[in-house]
Amino acid sequence: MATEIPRSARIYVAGHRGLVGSAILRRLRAEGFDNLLTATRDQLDLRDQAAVNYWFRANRPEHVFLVAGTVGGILANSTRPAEFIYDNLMIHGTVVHAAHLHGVKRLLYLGSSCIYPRECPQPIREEYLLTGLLEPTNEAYAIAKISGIKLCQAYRLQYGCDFISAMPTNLYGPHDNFNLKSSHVLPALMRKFHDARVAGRDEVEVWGTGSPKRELLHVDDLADACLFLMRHYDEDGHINVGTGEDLSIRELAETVRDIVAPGMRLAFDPTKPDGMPRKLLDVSRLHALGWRHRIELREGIRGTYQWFLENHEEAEMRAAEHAMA
Ligand code: GFB
Repeated sequence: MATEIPRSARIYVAGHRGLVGSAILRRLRAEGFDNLLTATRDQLDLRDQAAVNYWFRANRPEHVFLVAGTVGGILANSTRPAEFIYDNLMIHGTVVHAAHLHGVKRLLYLGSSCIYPRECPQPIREEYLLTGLLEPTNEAYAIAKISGIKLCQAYRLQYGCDFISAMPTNLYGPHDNFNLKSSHVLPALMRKFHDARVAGRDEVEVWGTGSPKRELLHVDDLADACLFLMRHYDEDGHINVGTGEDLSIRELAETVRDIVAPGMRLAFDPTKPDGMPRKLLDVSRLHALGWRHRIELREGIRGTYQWFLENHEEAEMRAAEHAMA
């Protein structure tokens, strides 16, 4: 059953400056929604329940995309676990609670594929949640993300709130974080190849062994899926969002290399962590609902590199912001 969202609906995108939030905002604007609500970190500390309650009372959102959080790649996750667990637990708690108190009609919460056990059968089905131990490099973040799913389910069960959860795979696209200490693999590789080419070097360092496999989804496809789920998904269990295809880090590095700096040599550094050996999502439930991704990886990487070249200043500014975070 489809839920209509009127163009005049008051829609709050929590986390609108991030990779995901900015894509959702672009998508909502493109569809003609004209009552979009946002707040920067300086305007609203999402970890502060009183401030969040006050903001919800003043702004009365009807629909909420809860995509705010402290995020990062494997190094940031493994070296800053306190920030990753505290910030995310608090943000999920305050926003879900305020959404309940202030009668939000529908809330979509976004988790991450790292919620699943490290040694999961592949592809990963939704019901594998909480069936084994987590990957140590992102355990703190994963625990916070699992709590978010359980919060939505609990508020649904006890108070009848219409809160749903989606678990996206690894994401990439414009407005990503290109800071090498905190970014995910794709923006990191793009930047490393770009910088090496500009500096006239012939080799780029790639962390780990190159053998882990990752599934990558373009953030514009994710934004499309988020709107689709807001309209069509109505279950208390979470749903996977991905492409259903993955590749090794070596293959990914070669693909980025061929687009950004053909001919460059790869130097693997096995002293850096590999993380999860594989996390390919089973997306058959999403496909059965009628949603599929549209942007293939090579095309998505080309577009993202184009964005990086055309928005170098913004990419640098964001990288600097992440360095200070
Ligand atoms: O994207 P990434 O940082 O996060 O790393 P995860 C993926 C793989 O790429 C790992 C390798 O095996 C890295 O060792 N890699 C190679 C690199 N070169 C680089 C590089 O220069 N930078 C980075 N960052 N990686 C995160 C989780 O896991 O994924 C979070 O920590 C979250 O919890 C997120 O779930 C989506 O895929 O390993």
